Amino acid sequence: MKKLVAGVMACALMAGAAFAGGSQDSGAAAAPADSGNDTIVVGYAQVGAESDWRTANTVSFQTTFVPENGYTLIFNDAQQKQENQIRAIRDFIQQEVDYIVLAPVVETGWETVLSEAKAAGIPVILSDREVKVTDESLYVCWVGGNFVKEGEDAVKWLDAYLEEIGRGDELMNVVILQGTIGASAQVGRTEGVTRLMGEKPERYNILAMQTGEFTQSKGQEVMESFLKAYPDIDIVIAENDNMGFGAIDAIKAVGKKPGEDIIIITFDAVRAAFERIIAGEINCAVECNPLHGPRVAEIIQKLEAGEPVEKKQYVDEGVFDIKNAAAELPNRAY
Ligand code: GZL
Repeated sequence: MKKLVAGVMACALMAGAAFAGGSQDSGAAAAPADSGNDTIVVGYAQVGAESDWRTANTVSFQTTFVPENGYTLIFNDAQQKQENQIRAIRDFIQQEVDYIVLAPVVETGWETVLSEAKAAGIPVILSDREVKVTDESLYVCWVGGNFVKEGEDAVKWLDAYLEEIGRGDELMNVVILQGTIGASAQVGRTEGVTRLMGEKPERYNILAMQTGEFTQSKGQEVMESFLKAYPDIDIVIAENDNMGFGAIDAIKAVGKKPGEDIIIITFDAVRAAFERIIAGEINCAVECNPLHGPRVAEIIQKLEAGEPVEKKQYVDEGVFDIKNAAAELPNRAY
């Protein structure tokens, strides 16, 4: 463990203890900063708290990187602003943390600050979204979902579903609620969806796509504008569940039935999406597993032991609909 400013250590341990057992006598009560308590200090620059997925992702880190597991977590919520994440990384460098974990809100603009972390000798692990850098040595590895495959899986599911309901020969009008523009989850899902839909112009007519910033409120707002502009929408692709929930509210407000009059496809597959599938309001949710905490801890342990780690590490992901959602729901951890 590198030297830490005593105040930060005590504060971080307290935060860790607070998240650990919730009680001060959890055995992980914050040791005084100078106790020589030799934990691995991890600075975590999180995107924000914009969705159910993000909350589950944050909890996964806060329940993994706790003192009883040998860690001190210093957590920063950037409220979806890159400048806040860059500032947090610089703070972590100042505090001489042992590792930096970054969930980059967008893919570009990271060269300078990641070079500063490299110069300080602090390994950076990317979780969730990806970065575009010319020097790949600026980060050790990346853990996350295969966003392009998620988009492709959505269209493959749609192809089978349309055939199944006898609408395989119809031209379907599609609108896309995109995630934060420039986020690799948005870039990949949009690419996967539009490329496969583009291969079937006789089946899919993409009327419009616009960002809903991965939030429920913005997703509802954009869907309201789509419904005003296009009276004959057949399919909504929402690049996360929360924008799908907003779209469902907008569709109901104009007297249409989501999941029946308009087919709804979402990404993430959090618990609330399973409940909407079972209620018949979402037709398909493509999973993006947020439980990266244990995977990142495994990587850190390997690095501590001087073992090599894979540069790109995809998490396991499924596709859920009315046929498998009820059986799977009891197994859901988020
Ligand atoms: C995906 C993640 C996305 C989720 C959204 O890995 O980056 O960000 O799909 C979240 O819910 O806002």
